Amino acid sequence: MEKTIFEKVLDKEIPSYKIYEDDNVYAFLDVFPIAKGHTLIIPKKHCRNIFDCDEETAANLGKSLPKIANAVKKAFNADGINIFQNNEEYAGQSVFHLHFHVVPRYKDTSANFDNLEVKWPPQKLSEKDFLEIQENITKNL
Ligand code: DGP
Repeated sequence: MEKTIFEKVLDKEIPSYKIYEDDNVYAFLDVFPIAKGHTLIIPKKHCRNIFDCDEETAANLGKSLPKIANAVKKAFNADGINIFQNNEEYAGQSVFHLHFHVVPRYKDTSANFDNLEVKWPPQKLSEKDFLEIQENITKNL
């Protein structure tokens, strides 16, 4: 199988702006940033996305998230941070090596090119709907 772009980044075949590295994870700037400081965190072990990610790899990524989020927030005095993680093409994944996006958010959007627009329109569900959904998910754990 051909390597993904991020595996090539890990193997230094593609240059990157490194932010942080330890034995298990690598963090670097997204070259198509949606805001100033937009950073990606990836595991060194290859996973396509969350669906084939083992618990240890997930734990290693999780451990690194507060460190990176705090550094990005402090660096540009961000007003908030969104952490995104896309799985499969329909959900917006374009690079098929698991990654978290750490996206700083700025009230002053122009100074920091915060281009992100999040739409989150809530839907109304009945008690029956919630119970059915709860059962369907929990039986698949
Ligand atoms: P996603 O759509 O969630 O799979 O995000 C992939 C991100 O990867 C996207 O924001 C752009 C970024 N990206 C694509 N190619 C490169 C690259 O060669 N270097 C870096 N640093 N980022 C890349």
